[in-house]
Amino acid sequence: MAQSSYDFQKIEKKWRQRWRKQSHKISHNITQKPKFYVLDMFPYPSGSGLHVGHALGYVATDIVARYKRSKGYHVLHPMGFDAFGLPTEQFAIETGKHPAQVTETNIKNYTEQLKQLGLYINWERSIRTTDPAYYRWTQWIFIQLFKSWYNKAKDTAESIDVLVQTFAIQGNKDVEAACDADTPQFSATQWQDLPENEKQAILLKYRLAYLAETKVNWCPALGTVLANEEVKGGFSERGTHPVVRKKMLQWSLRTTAYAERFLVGLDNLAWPKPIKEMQHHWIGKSVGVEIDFDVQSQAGLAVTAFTTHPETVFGMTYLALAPEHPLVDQLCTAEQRATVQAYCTRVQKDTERTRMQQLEDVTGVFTGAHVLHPFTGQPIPIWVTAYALPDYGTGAVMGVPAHDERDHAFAKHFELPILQVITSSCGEDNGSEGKLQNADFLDGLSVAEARHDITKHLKDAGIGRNKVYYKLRDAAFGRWRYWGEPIPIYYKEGMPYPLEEKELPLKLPEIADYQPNADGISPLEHLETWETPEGHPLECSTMPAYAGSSWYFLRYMDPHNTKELVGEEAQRYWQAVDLYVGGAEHTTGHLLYARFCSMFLYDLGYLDRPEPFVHLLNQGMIQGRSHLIHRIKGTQKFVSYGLRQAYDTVTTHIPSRLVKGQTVDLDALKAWRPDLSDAVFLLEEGQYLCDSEIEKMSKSKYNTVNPSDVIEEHGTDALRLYLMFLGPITHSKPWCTRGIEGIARFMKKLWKLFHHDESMSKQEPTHEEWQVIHGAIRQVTQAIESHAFNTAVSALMVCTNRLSALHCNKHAVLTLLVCIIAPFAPHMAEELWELLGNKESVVEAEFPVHDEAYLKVTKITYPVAINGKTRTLITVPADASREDMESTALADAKVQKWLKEDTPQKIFIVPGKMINLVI
Ligand code: ANZ
Repeated sequence: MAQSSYDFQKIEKKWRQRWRKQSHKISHNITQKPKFYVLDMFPYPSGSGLHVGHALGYVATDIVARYKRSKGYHVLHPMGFDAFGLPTEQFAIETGKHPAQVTETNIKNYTEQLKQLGLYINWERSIRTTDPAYYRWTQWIFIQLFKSWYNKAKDTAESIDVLVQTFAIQGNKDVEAACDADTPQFSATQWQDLPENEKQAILLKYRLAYLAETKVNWCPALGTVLANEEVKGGFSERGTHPVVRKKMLQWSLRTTAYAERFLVGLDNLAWPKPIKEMQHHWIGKSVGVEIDFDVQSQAGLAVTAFTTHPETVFGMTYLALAPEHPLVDQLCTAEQRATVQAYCTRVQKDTERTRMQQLEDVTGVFTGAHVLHPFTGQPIPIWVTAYALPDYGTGAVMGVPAHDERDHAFAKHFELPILQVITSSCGEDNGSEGKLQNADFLDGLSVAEARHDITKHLKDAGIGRNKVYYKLRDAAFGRWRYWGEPIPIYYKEGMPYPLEEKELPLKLPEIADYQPNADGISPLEHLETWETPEGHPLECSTMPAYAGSSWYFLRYMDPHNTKELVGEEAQRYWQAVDLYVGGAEHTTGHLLYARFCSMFLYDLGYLDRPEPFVHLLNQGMIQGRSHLIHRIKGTQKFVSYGLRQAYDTVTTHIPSRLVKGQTVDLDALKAWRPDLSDAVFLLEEGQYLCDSEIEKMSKSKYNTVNPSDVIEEHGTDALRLYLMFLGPITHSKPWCTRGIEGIARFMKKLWKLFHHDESMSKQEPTHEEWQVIHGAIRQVTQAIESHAFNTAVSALMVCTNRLSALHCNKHAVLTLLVCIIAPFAPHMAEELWELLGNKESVVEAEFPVHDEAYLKVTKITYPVAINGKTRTLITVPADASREDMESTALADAKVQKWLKEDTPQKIFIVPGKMINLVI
């Protein structure tokens, strides 16, 4: 066989072209084979394109997909785009291009980049959320939610028609539903007598997609409502614009109806522990008691507080109300009113979670009023404070400074009494130990007994009840923006009604001006024709970014179905995503919405299983090396790295291409930033050196590495292998392009194995050759199965090195080697597979199974040391006895030379490891 060098450019081009022609052949028709569904989190096609960090996940899933396929599974590994949303719209507004056009360009770029990665994907199954044929079903799901309510007694969503029938027969007294807190009680006759409009208003309080006045995080600059997870410290995560709390009439999803099922379901999921914990925390279940406290000198008025520790009630020294609590105004005394009002206004602009995070700043005001202690009758002052959250529990806290950290800080700050009632200090969660003291009739009881007795007492007196609260909130659903799915709702006499299914999709209309409006007026509101054929106005807000991504994994199962969201047969077969790979930043948003959507469709009988993602893998972040220059504060003077300490400086990121080693090319820098053309640069030894830092890859830090550049220089297979070799997939790690050279050497060596001077041999491989390849098969299989892709690459390297050392050119061994390397380096594998004389693509080859017989250890080589220093090696059968090992060692010529006819005083043997002779 002729020597030839490994020309990755030619080879990779050749195979990509062939695959493109064949991509439609990747069949996903239902078969008898077992299935495997592997999915990447839905990419958002941003203008900046892919960087190597994104490629990490796609390559990992592609390896799994190829591997599973060659293991006999019918694999679904689809790819598409989550293309509605803010960044595209903002970019469109800045550049004057239509969002649809921007989206089209971005998707085209993304697709090209993804194809360059050599992914085994059938692009004909690709979907995008902006396609009316897709969002028809997003709208359809919304309508199903609108037409459903949550029956708590049966723990399932049901048709709203069932509820209407129940109301007509027995009113709502015995209906156990997830509904608005202010839902009135009514009898059957009262219901029947209600005008249609009022009936609709009541039904809205039950619907799973509902319209209500709710407090939202309103971002005037972005003209939209943001989810709690999109707000960081009072500012929008995107763009860092101020966010205010505002009451708005808007659409929400009643996700809280599923809080308990979200929690219970987590137990059976193979998800990383931290993700489960974060969801647990986000859902935030608390089991406790609600206590009504009578207000002093205001007969009939009571404040209800929720506590998880009723046993501490005797330690209560104040009651705290949220500034938004509806009774604040009514309670506070005339003298305190102005102070209280000023305080409330100031606090109300923070979001709920920001307020929880600001515990260090203890703030509050006294209302002048008091409640009466339910057991002692003592007056207890009522305060208003930011740490009491308006939307949690009842918005009122029973302040127990001795036993709660937040209460303690508050009481210390305002010099309120601190009264310990439980021996051994007790934080929030260690309330089950210790004994009650200073607690009247409860003295000496254990915490559990006291909790029981107090709760019973409160219940008997009609002033207390058991209660469970969740921190989870219903999900805000409307956006007053253009680039999203229209909500398929019209209004008749002010009440919302869903469109008929046959009217879907409700297409997003073309409009001239899609600028957002700081007052919350949607661009669609300016469109006079935005109404039904009967002249009823259509809903003007559009769906949020998470709408289309909450169910896309279902559509991939049956992407071209025009009759159903997913056909029954396809859904039965594919069931759920077996392996879901993506970043941990989606834990509380996307993953929860996707679970909500699946559970809901399961309740309605459209799905066979409630959980969408069986196994979740969070890829770590690939970090980039950023380059920074130091500017002396308030000047246009920049100092070289070594001089920076003498000045007070601020840093600015600069693109890496302007830097060689640590030296900045100042001409190139000035060409990049013309505003720096007259800046002064203080040099060291004639050069301007920059600083560097390893941080998250991001376009704004100019530290991204474009996979296309790496591919051009080193090839796709090298990039794929290197991405996997960098370290465990779940770890964060810095990218260093230079490191890829080791991979390139490995690939050359591998190539050489197939290109010996003498031709490939069909002879039976030696035992050792079999042993090497079967060992590699075992290691690679185990590594892929456990997602330890880095271990798999090193096993492939070791195997290649050992076969090279053995000058192995056996066809049988090299065939197996190509099969196990194929998932990682598919282009090279195809080329080598062809070279081995195969006509079909290597993806048709079965993944080999290792043969244990070759891996049995028959002989062991021991280092033999004399007085602790290794002098020689001996090889003995693996089952050799101690005596046999001793005699073999003593018979060894080198040992004899060292012993010089002496007999060793002692022989130490560490089985499997070493022999040491002491003379
Ligand atoms: C008295 C008490 C004593 C409490 C004690 C705790 C420990 P989790 O477990 O997070 O749900 N609370 C109730 N409503 C609140 C609100 N709207 N804003 C802020 N805090 C509120 O916390 C439940 C506890 O948080 C409740 O139990 C209450 O303080 C407080 F040794 O009552 B506790």
